[in-house]
Parts: sequence; C-alpha cells; structure tokens
Amino acid sequence: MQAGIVGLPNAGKTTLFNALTASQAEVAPYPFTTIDPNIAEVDITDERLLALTSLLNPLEVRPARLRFLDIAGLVKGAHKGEGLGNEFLTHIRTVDVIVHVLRCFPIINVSHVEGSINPVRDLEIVRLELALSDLTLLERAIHKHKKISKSLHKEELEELNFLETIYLQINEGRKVEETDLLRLRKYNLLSIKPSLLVINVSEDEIGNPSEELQEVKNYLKNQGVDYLVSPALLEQELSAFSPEDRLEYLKGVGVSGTSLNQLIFKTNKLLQRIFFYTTASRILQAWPIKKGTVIKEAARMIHTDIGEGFIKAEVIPFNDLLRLGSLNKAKESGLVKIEGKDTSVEDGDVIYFHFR
Ligand SMILES: Nc1nc2c(ncn2[C@@H]2O[C@H](COP(=O)(O)OP(=O)(O)O)[C@@H](O)[C@H]2O)c(=O)[nH]1
Ligand SMILES: [Mg+2]
Repeated sequence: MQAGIVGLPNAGKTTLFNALTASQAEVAPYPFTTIDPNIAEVDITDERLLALTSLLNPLEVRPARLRFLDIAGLVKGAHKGEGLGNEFLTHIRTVDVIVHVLRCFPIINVSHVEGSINPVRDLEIVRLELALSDLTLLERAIHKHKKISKSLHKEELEELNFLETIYLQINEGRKVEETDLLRLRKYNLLSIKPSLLVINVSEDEIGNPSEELQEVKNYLKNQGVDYLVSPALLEQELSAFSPEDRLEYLKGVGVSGTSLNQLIFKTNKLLQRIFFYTTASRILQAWPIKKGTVIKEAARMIHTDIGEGFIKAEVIPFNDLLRLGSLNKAKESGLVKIEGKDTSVEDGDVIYFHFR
C-alpha cells in the first residue's frame, strides 16, 4: 500500500512525513530521478497480529506495510511545469491514496507562498493543480488516439469517446461515476484518487482552535471529506520517544492518537481495506485486501501458483481462534471451515490455502 503526500510548499509535508515514519523509517533514495521524493515504509501495527503472535509463537512475523512518498511542494501553475510541479506529480500517480496536507499553523518564521493562512483557499489551489495535471495527461491520451483515428478499432474508438467524456467531467469539476473509476485505473489520474486531508496545526491550536481551523473543518464536513488534525511538528519532535511516551504526551495536549494510527485507520476505511492472516511455515503474515475479495483472489495475491492451483482453504475467524487458544483446538471444535474459491474473505480471517 502506498500513500502520496501533497500540498503547497511549507504546508508541513516533510514534517508530517518524518512524524509518520521517523520512528521506524527505512528511508530509501528513489533510484530513477533527480528530484528525489522521500520514501519510507512503516509497519501497520495491528492488535490482532500482536495477539496472534503471542498465541502461535511464529518463527517470523510480517506485518502489512504502508509506504509514504513525500514530494516537493506544488505551486500555482504546477501542471504547466511551474516549479517542476508536473514532474513531482508523476511520482505519485500510482499511489493508492493521496494524503493532502493543509497548513493551519500561523506565519511565524515560516513563510506562505500565498502570503496568509487560509487552508480552504490552499485546498482548492492544490485540487485545481491535480485536476489540471490530469487534464494534461488526458489531452495527451486523446491526442494519441485521434492521430491514428482512421485505423482505430471499435474498442479504441469507444475508449476515445470515454476519455473525452471524462475530460469534460474533470474540466467542469463534475463527479466521475463510481463505475468509470475502475476503467480509468490505468491512467493513474490524481484528482479522482481516494484522498485524506491532514490539517497541520500548531500544538496550542488543539485546545484552542483558530477561526481558520473551524472554517476548514466545516468546509470538509460539508463535502463529506474525511480529515484528521495533526500537530505535525510536535509529532516529529516526539518521534524520538517511545510509543508509550509519545501517546501520553499527545493525550496531554488533547489528541487521542498518533497521526500515523489515525491515518492508517482512516485509510483502511476509505479504501475499504480488511486484513486476513496466514500462518503457513510458521510465518505469520498480515495481508490487506479490499472488502469483498474472494478467497481465490486472496490466494493469487500471495502467489500466482497458489491462486492457479487452488483446491480449498481452511478458514477460522480471528475471534474464534483467540477464544479457543490454538489451531488444533479450533479444528477439534469444528470451527475451522473448509471454503471454496468464491467465498468472500472476512476481516480477521486466518486462512490456510491448499493448492496443487
Ligand atoms: N510552528 C510550526 N511549524 C511547522 C509545523 N509544521 C511544519 N512547520 C515548519 O514549517 C517549515 C516547512 O515545513 P516542511 O515540512 O519542510 O514543509 P513542506 O514544504 O510542505 O515539506 C519547517 O520549518 C517546519 O519546521 C507546525 O505544525 N508548526
Ligand atoms: Mg518538503
């Protein structure tokens, strides 16, 4: 799973990135570019995985991972190449979710490209840049199709029509239909990607919200957009401390959890992610998948051979396994179900795949 961080310069993107990843960062340079985005991966901490670890005593534990990409700030005109914006954006075209950072902390020492604090304005500037960047991409795709339109097959002509329709929808700021999203996947458009807003506030704003903070919260609520309020700088400073100390400090200033945990929770909700677990070869592994995925697809995710040669799966819900205390007891109690390829995976299922 990958998340791409966007926002205006000095919104606190890199600060948030550090806060999210510093404690366990594995910062890798991006190999094929000169304007390197910061990249780091974090383990998705998971209560169930911890419980399964103490229960099953595995040789190895592999949590699901979330990768963050932090790109340089966008400015007005980024889509036209202003400030190299377009190149930055290409780095995050393939992410699963966009994390959009809005600056709410005041102008003291840190300047703002637009000269004042106004998160609603900033939100719309960046949204517009994402949309304009998509339009440029679509224009190119449409142009390519048109150049050879005489020799196009029926499906390709249909694709051309489809792209033109989408172009108009994005251009006019209309909502793209749910059913079209899947078909658009291969174009990696940014403006239609699931996105989460992170409002970056200073520590003292949490208990004492500014007018701007109230305004942007209401604005997002009215649009039905999920957001979280993050004291990014404080969290970056806290990242040197133990998780327990961090949480205690945050609770002291009125925040219920780390931005990372809130972000993971909200991302899973937004993307309708659930988790299943495998324990084969005494390797305990968590697998994130989309709700509604069937067992055969889940098998394929682990390995194409397991998907292709799938015979059956033994499935036990996490809660039953925890209650009974071991896989053997679960089997004896008949709580391990044999499932075929078309059964949907449920959140928390512990699965053993049989395959040829
Ligand atoms: N006071 C305060 N400063 C912040 C906060 N977040 C970021 N900054 C500062 O703002 C500056 C720009 O932050 P940075 O993360 O580099 O912004 P980016 O350009 O969006 O990556 C840095 O000096 C940060 O220390 C915050 O919540 N409060
Ligand atoms: Mg930065």
